[in-house]
Amino acid sequence: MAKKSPRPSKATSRKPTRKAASGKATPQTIGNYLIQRLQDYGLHHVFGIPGDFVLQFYAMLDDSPIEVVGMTREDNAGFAADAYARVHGMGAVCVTYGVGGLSMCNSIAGAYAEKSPVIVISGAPGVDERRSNPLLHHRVRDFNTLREVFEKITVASASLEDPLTAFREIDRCLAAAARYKRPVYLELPRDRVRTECPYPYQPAEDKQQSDRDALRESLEEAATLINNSQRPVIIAGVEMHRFGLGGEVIKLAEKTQIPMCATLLGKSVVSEKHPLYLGIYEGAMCRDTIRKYVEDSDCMILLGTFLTDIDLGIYTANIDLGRSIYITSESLQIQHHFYQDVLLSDFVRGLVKADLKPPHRPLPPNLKTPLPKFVPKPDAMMTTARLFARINEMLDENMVVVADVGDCLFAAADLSIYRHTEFISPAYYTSMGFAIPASVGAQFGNPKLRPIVLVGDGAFQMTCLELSTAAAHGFNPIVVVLNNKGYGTERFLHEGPFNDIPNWHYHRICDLFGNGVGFEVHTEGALEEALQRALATENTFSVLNVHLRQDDISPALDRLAKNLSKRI
Ligand SMILES: Cc1ncc(C[n+]2csc(CCOP(=O)(O)OP(=O)(O)O)c2C)c(N)n1
Ligand SMILES: [Mg+2]
Repeated sequence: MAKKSPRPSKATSRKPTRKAASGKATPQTIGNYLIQRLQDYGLHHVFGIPGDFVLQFYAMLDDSPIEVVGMTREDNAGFAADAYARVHGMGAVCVTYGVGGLSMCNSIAGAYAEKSPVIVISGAPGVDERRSNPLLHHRVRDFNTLREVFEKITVASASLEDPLTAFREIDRCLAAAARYKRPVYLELPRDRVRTECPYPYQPAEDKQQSDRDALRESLEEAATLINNSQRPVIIAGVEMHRFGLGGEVIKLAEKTQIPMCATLLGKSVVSEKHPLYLGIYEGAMCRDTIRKYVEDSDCMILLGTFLTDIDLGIYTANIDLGRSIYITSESLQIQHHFYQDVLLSDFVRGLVKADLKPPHRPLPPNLKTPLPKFVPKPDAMMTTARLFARINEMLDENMVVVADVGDCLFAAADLSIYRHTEFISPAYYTSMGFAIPASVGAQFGNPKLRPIVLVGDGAFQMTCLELSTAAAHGFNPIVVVLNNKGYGTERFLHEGPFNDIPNWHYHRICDLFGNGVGFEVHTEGALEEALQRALATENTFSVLNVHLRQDDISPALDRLAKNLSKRI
């Protein structure tokens, strides 16, 4: 199989900055200030596709230490930047006006919904070109349309038209992304890229503080509730990861010996191998022992958890907020009291330091019984349950699991993830097509992690071409396609011909790229061989086309089905 040598990455072979190369200070222009600030926030990569309205800025990026990663589509660039942000702290995309930005709305909406700080930079027609209101290509309605669209799906936005305000606007938007962990939108007219600041500008500092009295009082109430409870439990959500508080959750659990679980969106926020870790709590979708243990609690400590329908097992979960401590970056509720101006990090750190002495609550028996060793039955036809049992055994701490939407996501809930940041999925916004481009972003975000991509055949058809980018950079994701010949989860809700899709030779995508290794898997024996070979193939991607029966479902989906049928 033809193999392309990976392109050298700028992150590893940094070019000198223009300042260092020329020996004199670079003038502070809007374009280079933006690039400097992206670096201040730790960004080494920007994903996107160029166009004439953004070419000047692309040239400037190319001249900087930041590496521009070309993708096959803008929405994929959005998914990649989202995953990069989840792994690395913040991500960025840079696209051309209209056609580029509008293609990306879905992935940026997902980043908004799931709290992932992505900086969207769009080129735009020059301010001077707009004077006679010309019908320039890529224009939709007027020159504000694109920014107005993005206003709805970002936490802050600005058009960098005026050099008097542009520098402050860059700082405001980047600070908002860092603070709220949501995307922001910056539109850069092409004739402003090299516009200089009319005055010497210093970045403004964004200092956030809790209201001290509200913080003290809320911590007192929380401590009293925990100390008076008999059966407390911690439910850790996605924000513990986004705000870098996973370690604090573990400290809290270890200090108080309160057992902890995570939500599906927050999966892997704490190590799933920790002795106090129960598993994923998601109503009827999770194992019965976990469900009973959590729902029997008289004090749930919900940390950075969003109570979404998926995380609540399609609302089969039973959480009584009147007996809970429920904090996110947006609100704090303890029993029926709401507190304002209490920062998530201050509260969680305060809880770790508080005088907490809850009674000891033993973990449910048999929770940690190790699964029996997976022994392949060479001629047995593949099932989802057996596929995931095998994958679970293969996971190690150098891998990141990236799950798409569909049964692969439900099935993935039962996988054991080692550290935090090692499970990435769009578990709330649930946009199909996320996983493959996200795996590219994740590997740029942390090249030490090898992605295990779990994706349905339907979702694979949406964004599989992005494997070409993985190949171009010498990345080595192992892509497992759950080929159940159509939209399985939709079949499960409502069968119809609209759930059928063409059955591609997924493993032969490697022929198209002249790169990668493909495997067709019908049996457990074939799976074993394919996984061994994929693991040994370290310099390119692998695709496993795993044939499953059309009506085969994961144990998690089966649990949900049984529970829902009991209620109907
Ligand atoms: C972009 C997008 N379009 C449509 C849907 C609706 N949808 C949810 S699951 C699903 C089927 C997924 O099929 P596949 O990827 O093959 O996974 P499976 O359900 O078969 O496990 C569809 C169409 C969606 N979530 N996202
Ligand atoms: Mg399918």
